[in-house]
Amino acid sequence: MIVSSAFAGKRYAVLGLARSGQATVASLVASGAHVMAWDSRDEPRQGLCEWIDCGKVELADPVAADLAGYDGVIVSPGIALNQHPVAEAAARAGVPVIGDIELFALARHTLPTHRVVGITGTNGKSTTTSLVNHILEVAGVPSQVGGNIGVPVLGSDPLPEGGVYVLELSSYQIDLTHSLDCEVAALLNLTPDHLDRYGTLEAYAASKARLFEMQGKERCGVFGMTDSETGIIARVEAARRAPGLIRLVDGSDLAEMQGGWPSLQGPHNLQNAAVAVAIVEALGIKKGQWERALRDFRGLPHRMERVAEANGVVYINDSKATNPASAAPAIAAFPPNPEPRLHWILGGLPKGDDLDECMPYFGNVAAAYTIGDAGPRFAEILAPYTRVHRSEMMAEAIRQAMAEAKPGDVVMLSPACASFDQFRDFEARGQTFRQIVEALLAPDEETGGKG
Ligand code: UMA
Ligand code: ADP
Repeated sequence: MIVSSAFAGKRYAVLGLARSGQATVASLVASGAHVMAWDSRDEPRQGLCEWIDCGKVELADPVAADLAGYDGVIVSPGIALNQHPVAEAAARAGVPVIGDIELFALARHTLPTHRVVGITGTNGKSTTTSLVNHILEVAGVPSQVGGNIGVPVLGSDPLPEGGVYVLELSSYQIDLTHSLDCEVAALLNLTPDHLDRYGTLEAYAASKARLFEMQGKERCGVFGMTDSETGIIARVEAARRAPGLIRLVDGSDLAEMQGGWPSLQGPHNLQNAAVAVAIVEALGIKKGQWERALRDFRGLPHRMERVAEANGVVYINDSKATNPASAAPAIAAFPPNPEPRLHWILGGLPKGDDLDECMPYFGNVAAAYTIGDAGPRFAEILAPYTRVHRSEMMAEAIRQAMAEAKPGDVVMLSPACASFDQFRDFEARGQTFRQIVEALLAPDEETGGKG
């Protein structure tokens, strides 16, 4: 974990004790800070018993506690600041509300000399983050992923001199960060998402823009070129930096090479690869080094992940497609051959009321299987275009799709929704998909498996 003299003798309150909160408490305690910690759930509070017993952590809710003299309230990204009373309590005491990424930023001057890459965007962040990390590894540069990709930034050991921290940053994390001056920052794309937190697309875009506003004007910014919101931020940043420091990337110069990248197929992955290449080139990596790394990159789980093939039918887990814009490229990837061949399982906790981004590809869909809260609305939208099964539950959807799919067809979970109505998170949803597919395909006379 990161242990830093920057935190020694300081007082911090930590609200939220899941992955990022736990790593934060551990790092602060090891660094010699006084820590107040709280989670609304009992289980994570119990996990701190040892530190509480030896007086290193005090269990108290920062909303009710006296925050006078504290150096910061560290809030987990999943806590909705627009609704939670902690922001007001901290403001009353004059204490800044920050996140674990800001703590990392505050500790940077105590770490061996390093560089930081910050990657944000609505879709493609994890793929691009792990691709940049992979290219750096292949090039022999010490590197470490962190942030929204599921690896709390304070939980990993510091990199040696010359290392690169590759941080995937959600807008929630950027909102809680004030002084992260990334050597290279990238915005892949910006389409409507998280509007329950931000209200408007403009407010969501303003959150993403702050990643670049925090950079010094001699730093590099990389921008995808698929939407106008990203273009607006790129123009603002170009106006305050020297020429050459803003890279606008559309991937056209790499399109010919894409055939040689088995795990980076589809137009969305061309964007991800092009942004990754622009980032590593800004870090000094040469073409000979990134070319090889793109060829042997293995994709991430839950992103168009092929989980099974049986009876000529391929099963694909794209659980990470949590909004219509991220499901669209997955649907686009399976054009009719010659008949529509995609059995699309979709639904969950909706991010909006439509499937507009996916609509151009409805012709690829042989049948749709709707699940979760969004099921009824999505069924209504899709009914004029394709056969719709109102499956409601994942197991039922898979069973029905398996029964209908013919050799050459594809059964894909690409929900276009968040998972929280029926699952803990997108990973649990993807694992459930995989397990049910495997169970139904397993040879079993009693259950009539199809394997
Ligand atoms: N809690 C309270 N009081 C409340 C509300 C919540 O105490 O009123 C507690 C909860 O009980 C929980 C904690 O606060 O224990 C919230 O934790 P969290 O949801 O922030 O979960 P972490 O495990 O710390 O995960 C966070 C990121 N989660 C979110 O942004 C929702 C993870 O991103 C990230 O990988 C991790 O830190 C490590 O940096 C996940 C995510 O879903 C993947 N991100 C969103 C997305 O990609 O769309 C933004
Ligand atoms: P994020 O971390 O931003 O959620 P991921 O790399 O995990 O993004 O990809 C999530 C899903 O989004 C993928 O399964 C794919 O369907 C879609 N996707 C990936 N990259 C892009 C992109 N550049 N543009 C649009 N959709 C994308």
